[in-house]
This record gives sequence, C-alpha cells and structure tokens, in this order.
Amino acid sequence: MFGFIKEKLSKAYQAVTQKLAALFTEKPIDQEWLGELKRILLAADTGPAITDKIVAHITEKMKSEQLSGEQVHDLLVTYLQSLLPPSATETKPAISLIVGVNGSGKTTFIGKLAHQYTQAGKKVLVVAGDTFRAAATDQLAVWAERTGATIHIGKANQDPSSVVFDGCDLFAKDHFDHLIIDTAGRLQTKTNLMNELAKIKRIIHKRLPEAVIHTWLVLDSMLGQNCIAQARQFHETTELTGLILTKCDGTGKAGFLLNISHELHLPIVYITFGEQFDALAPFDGNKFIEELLKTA
Ligand SMILES: Nc1nc2c(ncn2[C@@H]2O[C@H](COP(=O)(O)OP(=O)(O)OP(=O)(O)O)[C@@H](O)[C@H]2O)c(=O)[nH]1
Ligand SMILES: [Mg+2]
Repeated sequence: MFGFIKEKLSKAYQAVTQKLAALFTEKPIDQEWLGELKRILLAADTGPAITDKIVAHITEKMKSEQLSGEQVHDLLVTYLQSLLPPSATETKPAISLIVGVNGSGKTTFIGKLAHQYTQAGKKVLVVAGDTFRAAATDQLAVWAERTGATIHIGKANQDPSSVVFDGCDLFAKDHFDHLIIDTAGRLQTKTNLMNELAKIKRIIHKRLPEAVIHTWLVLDSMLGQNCIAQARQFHETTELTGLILTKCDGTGKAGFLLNISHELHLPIVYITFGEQFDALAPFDGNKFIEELLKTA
C-alpha cells in the first residue's frame, strides 16, 4: 500500500498526513504540542476515545523522558496499530453476505469483488438477495455480465431468504469458489428488516454448514461518526465479521477508518475509492497507519 493514500484516496487523507508530518518536525514535544496533535486527530474524525488514549499514552511516556519528534512518531505508529483489531484473513472458499443501509455502496462493492475474484481465475456466484426493487437485480446482473460471474435471481417478489436458500444449493451443486450475496439496503432501526437478515444468515449456516461465512457491513465513509450507531445495530443482529469502507475518494476523513474499526472491534476488510472495477483494495490497518504517519 506504499503511496496508496496519495494515489487513491481523497485530498482529506493527504492533508492529515501532511499536517502530522509537519508536527513531528516541531519542537519541543510538550503540552502545547500534544494539544496540536489532539486537534489534528479530532479534525480527522479519529474520535475522542482513540484521541484521548493516544494523548494519555504519550503523556505517560513524557513523564520519564524528553521525547524527540521521531520517538513520538514511532510511539504513535506502534500504539495506533495496537488499537486496531487484527487484519482479516480470507479463508477460501467463502460466502460473503453483504449488508448495509441504502446507498452505502453494497452492489458496486460486490461488482468489484466479483471482478477481483474472476480475474484470479475463480468461479463466482452472486445472488440477488435484494428482491425489493427490480432495478437492484438489473444492476447486479450488469456487474455479473461485466465480470464473468454467474448470477442467481429469484422470481419477482420471492422472499429474499428463499432466493438465498436456492443460491446456496446452486453454489454447492456447481462447485463455485465464491458466493457473494447482495441484500436490500435497510435502516438499522427497522426491526422486521433486520430480522430478515438474521434469517438469511441462519439459512446459509443450515445449507452450507461447512462454509466460512463473512458478514460484511458496507459503510459510506463520507458519513463519518454517524455510522457508528448504525453499525452497532447491524452487529447486534447479524454478528458482523468485517467492515467495507466505501467512497474513500470522497471527502471522508482519514481518522474515521481507525475510529470505526477500534470502536466496533472489527477489521476493515476492503476499502473502495471510485466507481471503476479496480477501485477496490484490501485494507491493511498496519500499513495504513504507517502511511498516514509517514514523515518523508
Ligand atoms: N465515488 C464513489 N462512489 C461510489 C463508490 N462505491 C459506490 N459508489 C456509488 O454510490 C452509489 C450507491 O451505490 P450502490 O452500490 O448502488 O449502493 P447500494 O448499497 O447497493 O444501494 P441500495 O441497494 O439502494 O441499498 C452509486 O452511485 C455508486 O456508483 C466509491 O467507492 N466511490
Ligand atoms: Mg444495492
């Protein structure tokens, strides 16, 4: 991911990197310096919980020795890395159930992921679990065609969990490598819709008891802190295993990626940064932090 922030993500991410790099050359490292660090982190949407922990951690170290900018830099990299949950490792073959609120970027993400898998020579099945809108199926069908994935579509108004049921059977029967399930966008406060997701998950477990099931919540990174409450409710109903942060090419703030992963104790698995096929990258938290705090 070297040069990744600079090349792929929005100017907002680069701005934080530049501000932090400038701060590390400033002396002395004292209370005023810490105040400035705190302002930069909060402005980047790192959130008060992590920011306070960082400041407390550095303050504690400062008690025993006078730190140089370089030492604080190294301290910060290691400490931030320790605050993130470990990166996800993908086990294959796997089922990916994709959930999230309306318009967060679920279907587009599925298209890009299918592309990545088919490019790697894998046999991919996508299931149109969003039976709510006809246009949703059409959108997924276009991605399937462009990427060479197979699509399973139910009948009009078929219950989404029954579409998923059939999709699971097809996955097993035809020996696909990956199964990716699209679901309709839903507000986390709509109990019946959230229960529907829990039901879909139960069906997958039943039909494919041996499979590794990823339940990934797709979050629009431009929404910042507002996502946290939303994500908690999805986590409660569906036991998420990872997060997908979309639209990182927008004006989203860099610290938010650290914040949400820390708050939910969930790894970010992929980030997306545009509408093209290849605007998708696996997320490596350790490398992201190194790059965010890069000084030269
Ligand atoms: N700039 C940018 N736009 C994106 C990205 N990912 C998705 N979008 C756009 O966001 C909009 C919504 O994307 P969809 O993939 O349809 O979102 P969804 O979650 O499937 O939406 P529903 O099915 O209606 O809930 C579309 O206009 C996408 O082109 C991204 O990484 N960057
Ligand atoms: Mg969709």
